[in-house]
Amino acid sequence: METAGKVIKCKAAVAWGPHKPLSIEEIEVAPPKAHEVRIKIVATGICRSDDHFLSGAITEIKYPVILGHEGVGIVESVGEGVTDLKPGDKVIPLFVPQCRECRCCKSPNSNLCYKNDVGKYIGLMADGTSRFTCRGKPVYNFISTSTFTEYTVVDEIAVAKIDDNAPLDKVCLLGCGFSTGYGSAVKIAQVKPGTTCAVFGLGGVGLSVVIGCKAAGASRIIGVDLNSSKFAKAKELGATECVNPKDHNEPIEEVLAKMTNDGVDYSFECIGSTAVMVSALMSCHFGCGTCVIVGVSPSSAKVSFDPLLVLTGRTIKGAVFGGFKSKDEVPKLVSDLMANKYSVDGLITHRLPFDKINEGFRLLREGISIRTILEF
Ligand code: COD
Ligand code: ZN
Repeated sequence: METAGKVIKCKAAVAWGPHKPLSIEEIEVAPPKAHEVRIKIVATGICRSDDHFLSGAITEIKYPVILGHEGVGIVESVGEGVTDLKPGDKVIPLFVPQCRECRCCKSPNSNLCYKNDVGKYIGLMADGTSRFTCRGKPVYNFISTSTFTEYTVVDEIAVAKIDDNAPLDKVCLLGCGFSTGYGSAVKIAQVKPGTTCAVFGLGGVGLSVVIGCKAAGASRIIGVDLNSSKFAKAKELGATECVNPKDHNEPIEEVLAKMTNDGVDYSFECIGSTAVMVSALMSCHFGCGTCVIVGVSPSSAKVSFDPLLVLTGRTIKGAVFGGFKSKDEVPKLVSDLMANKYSVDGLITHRLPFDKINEGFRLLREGISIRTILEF
């Protein structure tokens, strides 16, 4: 491509600090160095985790930064040494990379590559520098991805090539929300046919857990949310019942225990609230229940619970990105979508041009949208 090797000037949504709207700016994107890939982003979803940083709930991040981690795009150029990607390839950036060399990557039981930036928030490429500048200042990247920009640069371990015919206006959701929820059900909990599940939080991630529980053959899927306007969509996607804790005087775990002969087989926390994490743990059966923590809680939050809760036989576990080994498994998730093994259509409630990104955040904060997809 004629832009290869050159600095590209393009549009991006820059976060200059917490509690401020994103600012649409012209930025410069440097060419990819060795083992890096420059991508033209085609579509990106707005995820609650992006808002955790903008709203100041997670404080470790450095500014200015280009947020966004649920995107899809087309390779513009590749740096030296990149052998598995070429210009024109359709790709999904990966906020959990897969280096295939570290202890996690070599273990069949982990997907949390040592080279991930989730929780560390260093915000730089593997070589310790940035490819973005704006108004003469370097701009940090966000969890190995940065998709709120027309062009981004990622390390080759943080990008997966997907099918040439993949529907790009949908598969961006596989970069975070869908895969995180779906994998939490099918891969982390390993929901079995005929079982009972409770899903706390019916946002994009929780609804994807519902889709996963249904695909796994659960016979009861109970949605739990403080916002009853989420229930219709949850039922459309597979929830068999929905409960609003506000409609009950007793704690939600007692309501669920009564409904399910002493507790559900699997509970999922998809909110990021430490109080709900304990409720979710108490809601699963004392002898054979499993609780999966999916939500990301605010910085420095701690959970405390009675150890008897697990001593009697409950299991508590968690995973990022649904436990999927990103570079290996995202292409398969895309193929499964194309083969109609599942659908993400129900998660997409809004589409907006990229410039309307702040409107997209408003829809998420006000509980109006599940996923807004921004198109460039
Ligand atoms: N009880 C019941 N429901 C509640 C409560 C409560 N106390 N509080 C909020 N809710 C409901 C809200 O009404 C809403 O419907 C839902 O919970 C949350 O949905 P959203 O739309 O705000 O959030 P999602 O589904 O987009 O985001 C999911 C998480 C909140 C889990 C968020 O932490 C996340 O995106 N996690 C992704 C996991 C990850 O690994 N991210 C890494 C990047 S940092
Ligand atoms: Zn690794």
